[in-house]
Amino acid sequence: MIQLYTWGTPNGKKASIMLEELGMPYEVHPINIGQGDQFKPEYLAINPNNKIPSIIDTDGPGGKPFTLFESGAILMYLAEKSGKLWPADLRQRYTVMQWLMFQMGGVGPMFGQANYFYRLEEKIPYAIERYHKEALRLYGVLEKALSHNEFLAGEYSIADIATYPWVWRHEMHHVGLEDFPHVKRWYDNISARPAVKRGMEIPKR
Ligand SMILES: N[C@@H](CCC(=O)N[C@@H](CS)C(=O)NCC(=O)O)C(=O)O
Repeated sequence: MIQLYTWGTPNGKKASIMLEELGMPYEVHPINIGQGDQFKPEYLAINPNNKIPSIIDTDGPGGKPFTLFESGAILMYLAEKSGKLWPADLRQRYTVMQWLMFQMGGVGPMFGQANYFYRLEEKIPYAIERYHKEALRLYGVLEKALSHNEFLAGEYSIADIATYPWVWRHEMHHVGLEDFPHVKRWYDNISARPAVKRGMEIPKR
């Protein structure tokens, strides 16, 4: 059984979408990051980086509990454990890895900064412009990739699951998907998946 520690943000939704796609049994432990639950000692024992998501696999490697944080690592672990959504062929596997790293190092941090500075009450035009411009550039990279592939690495994979919840926040970083028709087609296609719909509802409040 997977114990999932999460909250209703893009990084948290990656893990719940993945678990729903795999049909793997899991229990949800909401960590309210708005109220500071991530700083409580019992949570820091699971994730010393005070962020969601984290998992504990009670039936981890060797039949022993295994604790893991960082959403990208969680996706890879669950994909390895289930043998799904991450192809075995080396070329395909590392194409998925490439887009997963692109999400973890680019899309997540940059869209996140854009969201933050757009929401900040005291507006800082330089920061807004910097992160909005970088977000647009990243959407351009996604657009190009999706113009010749249905999904980021060809087949639906953990790379799409990692990227989707960040694109879900496009209005927050002031990007219109009508300007990126291939991203929009990909986004609508993933949004229609029943497992994605269920995963996006986690944690239920
Ligand atoms: N690189 C981490 C980032 C996780 C992250 O930034 N989580 C945010 C919510 S999306 C969080 O928990 N923030 C709480 C805080 O920073 O105190 C991952 O992908 O798991």
